[in-house]
This record gives sequence, structure tokens and C-alpha cells, in this order.
Amino acid sequence: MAERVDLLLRDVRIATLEPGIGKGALGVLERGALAARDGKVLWVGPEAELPAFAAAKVLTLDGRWVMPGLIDCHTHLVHGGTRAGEWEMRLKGASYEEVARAGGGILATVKATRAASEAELVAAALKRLDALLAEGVTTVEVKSGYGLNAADEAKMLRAAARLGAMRDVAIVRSFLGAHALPPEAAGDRAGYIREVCEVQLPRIVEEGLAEAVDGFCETIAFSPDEIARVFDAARAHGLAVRLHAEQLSDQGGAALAAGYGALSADHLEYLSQDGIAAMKRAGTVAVLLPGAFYFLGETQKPPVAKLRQAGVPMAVATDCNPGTSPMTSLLLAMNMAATLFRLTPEETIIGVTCAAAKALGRAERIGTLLPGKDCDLAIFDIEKPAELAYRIGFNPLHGVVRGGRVRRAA
Ligand code: DI6
Ligand code: FE
Repeated sequence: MAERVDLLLRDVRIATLEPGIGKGALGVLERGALAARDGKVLWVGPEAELPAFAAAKVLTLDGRWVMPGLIDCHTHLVHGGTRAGEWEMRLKGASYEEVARAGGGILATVKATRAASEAELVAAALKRLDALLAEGVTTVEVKSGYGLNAADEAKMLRAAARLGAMRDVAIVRSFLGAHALPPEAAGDRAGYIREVCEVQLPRIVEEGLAEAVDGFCETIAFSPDEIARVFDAARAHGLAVRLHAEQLSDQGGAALAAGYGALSADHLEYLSQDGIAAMKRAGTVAVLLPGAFYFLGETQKPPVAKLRQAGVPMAVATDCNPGTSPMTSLLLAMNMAATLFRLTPEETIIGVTCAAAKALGRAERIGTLLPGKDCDLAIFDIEKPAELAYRIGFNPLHGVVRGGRVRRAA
């Protein structure tokens, strides 16, 4: 008797992202088929070898491309307000640092986020989330970092969880208390870092609101020593760490993060050779955020050729945030990673699937189409995978499968 499965995809081209299963780095099966059961990939391979399955639902896809559901592994999706006014100032010549030092920047969003209720944060973020989901995103990382006190950081992270309950998407949460020095700290940096470690983080852990701790290591934010205290606390609570590092200057943040076994170091425009070597040793993923580079009009690019040469995995994400990357298109981030940073189109696809899964510590479950992994799929109306990064502002998504089911409409 034919084995029962929940879902069967036929007449598809599949980028499994498993070089062992298909051809090339994307693991391509030109005439593929895929079966899912109990939310997991059960079988994937050439259609000619498809076993006799009795499927509850069959999708015949006319040669469309199927790949792992896309993963946006770095966002600040939950936040109050916008910073369009500050952007206008920057267009007239003010730098991001100047705006920040003048009390704008991150602190302007902190004010708006504190003033917003949890429900208001959810409502605003939901629209941004829907834009990501419309492109085939199935997992989104969301950071706190605009509350900067225990209650408001917790509020942000609860809002992020509510997004995951309202839409068919996996939300991964990071606590970013060390994002900026809040005004009430009145310049007491050590005192604030103590509060992050001894008040905010324990509250986040107690309520189970985050699985990782992030920080912003920069002259306008926190020093490597200050970040190290936060990472010590994260380690004591058994949380993973990741870091905004080397975005505007070389602080040695990536090497510091790698020393703590960080899942990722993100931005990396000013990353040094030592930083690359440390990331390679630790298996830390380089998360590239071309939206912030573009929106800030930066000129120093991350050392992509050196990262490639060293074999450091490169992920690509939107960094969706109101100050430096008000972007809600992961496909556009892929296009920018290719045009601005010279990733190959294949690398951009790896960057939003298997490398992004690794950056989230979820490579065992998502990011490639291996039997046993979550059956999260994006189905695209394209002739070849490079088209995903090629068009600008065009969405070729045909459909999404999440946990083995065709995604329900919002
Ligand atoms: N780097 C960034 O690009 C965002 N945070 C960070 O540490 C910017 C956040 C903001 O400007 O609101
Ligand atoms: Fe960021």
C-alpha cells in the first residue's frame, strides 16, 4: 500500500540548498518532487524516483522553483514611530553619528517605543511583517533595543511573540538592551550596563522572552569591554549571543563576539583580517546588511572577498529599522547584496536560507530541504534562481508552505 503523506509537490524545480541532494551549491533538482508529513520534509528527490505516496494534497507546479522558506535573520521590526524627519536632515548633510549625538537617532525611536502600547507596537509591526511574508519569508528574527528598561524591553519582545501568533511565521527573538545609553542613565555607562545584566536580562529570561542577546558595539553605543559584561551575563543564563559589530568603525567587536562563540556578527563594513579569522574559528556567521549601508550612504563595504576566501558563511538580512534601514523587502536586500557588495546571486540565496538558519542557531531545523527538516517552502514563478536577486521591487512569489501546510492567508 502507498505510504500516506500530507503534501506532495510535483513538477517542480527545487533548490534544496543541500549540495549532497542536488547539483551545485544550491543543490538543484531540475525535475524534482517533495513530500511532507507531520510538518517535516519526508522525501525530496528526482520526480523519476518518487515512491508511491498517497497524498492528502498534491500541488502540481508546472516547473516553478521551490526553495526553503526565506529567513530574515536580523530585524528591528517592532518599534514605535518613524524617523523620516531625521532622514531629511541627513539628506541635507548631517551624518548618522551627528544626528545621534544631537539626541535623534536611536533615542528618538526609544521615546516613541516607550510611548506606544504593546497593541500599538503589534499593529505597526504587523504591516511590516506582512510585507516580508508576501515575499516568501517564513522565519523572522526580531530584536528589542528601543525600550532600554526592563518593562519596555519586555513589552517589545511580547509584541514580537504576538506577531508570531497572528501570522503563519516563526519569530526568533533577541534581547538588545545594550543598543544605546538611555537618557535617564545620565552618562553612567557602567551603571546602565549593570542594569542590563542584573535587571533587564534576568526579567527577559524569567519570562522566556528571548533566546539570544545582541549588542551594538560602536563609538556611539558600547565598547567591547561593556559588551563583554553583557555577554558574560548572557552566558551565565545560557543564552546565545550575536553582535552589531564594525558597522561604522573597527572596534574589534567581531573578534570579541567570536570569542563568546557568537552565532553571528552583523554589519561588518570595517571588519579586520583578525576579525575574519576569529569568526572562522568560532563558526560565527557574517550577517550582511546592505540596506543600512545604502540608506546611510556609506562607502566602506564589508570584506566580502576575504570572508568568502576564509570560508565564513555569509547571511543577508533587511535590518528593518526606522533609522538606518527602513526596508521590508528581503528580495531587495538580496539585490543590494549582489549589486553593492558583490555577492553572487547564489550566495544571496544561501544568505537568506541556510546561512541565515545558521545565524539563528536553527540550521538543524530550517534553511535547507533535507528529510527531517521543517517543511517551510517558498515557491517562485521564475526561470532561474538568480532572478530572485535580479529584479528590483518585483515579487515573483507564487505560494508558501509552512510546517507542511499551504500557508493560510492573513
Ligand atoms: N545598527 C543599526 O543599523 C541599527 N541598530 C544598530 O545597532 C540602527 C538602529 C536605529 O538607528 O534605530
Ligand atoms: Fe540592526
